[in-house]
Amino acid sequence: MGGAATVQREVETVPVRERAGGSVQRRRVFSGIQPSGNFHIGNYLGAIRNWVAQQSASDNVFCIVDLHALSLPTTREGLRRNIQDLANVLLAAGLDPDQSIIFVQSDVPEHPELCWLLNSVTQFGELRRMTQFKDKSGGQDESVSAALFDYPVLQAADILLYDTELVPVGEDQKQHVELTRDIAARFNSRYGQTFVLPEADIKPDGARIMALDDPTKKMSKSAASPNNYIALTDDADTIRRKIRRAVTDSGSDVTSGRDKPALSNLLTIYGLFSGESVSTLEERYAGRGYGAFKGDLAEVVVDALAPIQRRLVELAADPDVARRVLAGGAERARERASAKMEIVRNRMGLGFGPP
Ligand code: AQP
Repeated sequence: MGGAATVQREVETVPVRERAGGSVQRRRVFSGIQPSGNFHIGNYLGAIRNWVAQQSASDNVFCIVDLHALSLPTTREGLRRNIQDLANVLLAAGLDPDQSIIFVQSDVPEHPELCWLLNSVTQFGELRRMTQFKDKSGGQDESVSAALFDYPVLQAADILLYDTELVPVGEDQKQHVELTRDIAARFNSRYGQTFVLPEADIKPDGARIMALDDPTKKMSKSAASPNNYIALTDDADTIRRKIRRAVTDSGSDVTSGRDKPALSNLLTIYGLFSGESVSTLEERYAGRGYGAFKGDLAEVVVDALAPIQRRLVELAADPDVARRVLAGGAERARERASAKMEIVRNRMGLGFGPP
């Protein structure tokens, strides 16, 4: 059965750019994840495992976006716990502080500062069109926080602060990265070339892992039912139970296709965790029905998560490991962010600086 190591070998790596003279320049990569609890295999397969697989080939900044988490109601204790848990998840999944800057967003005040400045070049209509706002506000846009509405501008600030070229994300973030490009281009044309226009790095497989209890919706941390997702911390029996209960399509063939959204999703998860192709799996389970397939899928997921879970137990016993990583990461991120903000403030004519 496949494990996390197999998964990482399968992920295609970021192309590096060659400079004149043959030396290689690493592509600048930024991505963020909200500390909102219940980190699931969708976050892992769609984002985190790609960050890990590519980190040695790129110049990476990975951010625990606690300010974004404030867009929905939080508590002090809950947020603190989720930040610590997420830092442990990122380290357990294989992010390496020697290869990647890993830090907490609110430790670098340039993020909200740049967000405010970018608000001035963002149109209200652009934000109103964001599908994530529509989904998360659930039609209650009179009562949700203004932070939820402004979320994509803070995300643009996160990305643009680090001259990011590639943003490895799941499919749901594509629209936000496109908006980031529009905001950067508008700023550049108004104030002069300042920001790099980033590209979303969305892999063909795993970019949209669907909910186990409703394969028409994406797997989501904030889902009402825990049967929606497999958390990275779910124990073996919970994983087996959730997969046994996962919604299936009508019929009994283990095949992928438009008319088989549930099986397509389960096959994708199996393939990504085992390193096997969907067609190999379809052949193996031809005529064997859903029961045998689901039983094996559960064991594949249990085995793949086991090394991450073992590391999580060690990290939970020693919270200082994550604390040290985040403190070092914040220092390195602040250095880059403050240099960039000096340029931005100057371009915009802010403060009482040189004429
Ligand atoms: N179902 C998914 N399939 C593939 N990738 C996914 N991501 C999220 N859900 C899936 C990717 O995980 C990264 C971090 O996500 P986030 O913390 O920014 O949260 P989100 O995109 O709002 O999605 P969540 O985790 O399900 O949270 P809620 O429930 O709050 O919406 C991103 O790269 C995201 O694309």
